[in-house]
Amino acid sequence: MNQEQRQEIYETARNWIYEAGAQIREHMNEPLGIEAKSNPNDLVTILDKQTEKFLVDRIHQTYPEHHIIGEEGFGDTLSNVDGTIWIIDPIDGTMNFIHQKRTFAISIGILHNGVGEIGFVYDVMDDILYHAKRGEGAFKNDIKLASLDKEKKLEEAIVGMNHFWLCNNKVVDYTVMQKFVRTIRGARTIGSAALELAHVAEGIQDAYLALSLAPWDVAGGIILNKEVGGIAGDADGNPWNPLERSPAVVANPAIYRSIIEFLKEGRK
Ligand code: 2AM
Ligand code: CA
Ligand code: CA
Ligand code: CA
Repeated sequence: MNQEQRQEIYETARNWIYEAGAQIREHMNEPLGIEAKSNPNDLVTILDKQTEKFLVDRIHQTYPEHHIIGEEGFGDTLSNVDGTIWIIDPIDGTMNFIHQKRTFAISIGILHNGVGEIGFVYDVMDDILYHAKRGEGAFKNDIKLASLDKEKKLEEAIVGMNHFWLCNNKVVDYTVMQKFVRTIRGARTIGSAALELAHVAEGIQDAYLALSLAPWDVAGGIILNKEVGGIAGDADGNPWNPLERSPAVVANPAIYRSIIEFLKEGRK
C-alpha cells in the first residue's frame, strides 16, 4: 500500500466512522434489543450489529478485494493476513454503551500483508477521533500525539486493567498481580479496551493489560500506539497476532519489559 492509497482509504474510513457514530447517537435511546452471547454479561445490541453491517456493506461496495474481520459476524473467516484486512469492532464497550451511555468506541485497524497501516478509535459520545497512519504519527482530533515518555517508571505508572486480574484467573497467579497493583501508582478500569489503548497512545495512561482480547478489540489501538512508541503483545512478550484471541499487554516502552517480567513471575 503506497502513501496515496493509504490516504484515500484513511479518508474514506474516517467519513464512514463519523457517519456510523452519528447513527449510534441518533438511535441509542430507542429500544436496543439487548442479547447475551457467551455469558449473561457478554452483551450485544442491534446497534452493534447495524453498525458493523453499515461498515461492512460500504467496504464491500468500495473495496471488493479487501478482507474484513469483525466481532458481530458480518466479516470473513481468515486463515492468513495476506492482502488488505479491515479489523472492526463496531461498538467497543457494549456494557458501557448499554448501562452508561458513554465511554464506548468504534475501533478499526487496517492492515496490509500483516502490517498495520491505518488505525482509528472513535470515542462516540465525546466526539474524539484518535487516528494514525503508518509513519505519519498518531492524532487526537487535530492534535498530534507526542512520543511516549522514555523515562517513565513502573512506580509512576497508571495502568488500565480490570478486576479479574486480582481474582483467580487462567493467565497469572493473582497474588503476583496484587503485588503489581501495589507497585504501580494507580490502576484504572474504563471498560473499553479500544479507548484504554487510545489513552496509552495519548500518554494519559501508561499501560493496559487484558486477560483475553480479540483482534477487533485492539487492532485500531495498537496501530495508534506504534506511531508513538507504545509496545503491544501478549502476556509473554510475544508480538500481537491479528488472527488470534489472547491476553494483551500494551505499554509505554519504558515499562513494557518490567510488566512482562512481573507476569512471568506468576504466569500459569
Ligand atoms: P466489547 O464491549 O466489544 O465486547 C470490557 O472489559 C472490554 O473487554 C471491552 O473492550 C470488551 O469489548 C472486551 N471484551 C473482550 N472479550 C469480551 C467478552 N468475552 N465479554 C465481554 N467483554 C469482552
Ligand atoms: Ca462484545
Ligand atoms: Ca471489543
Ligand atoms: Ca464490540
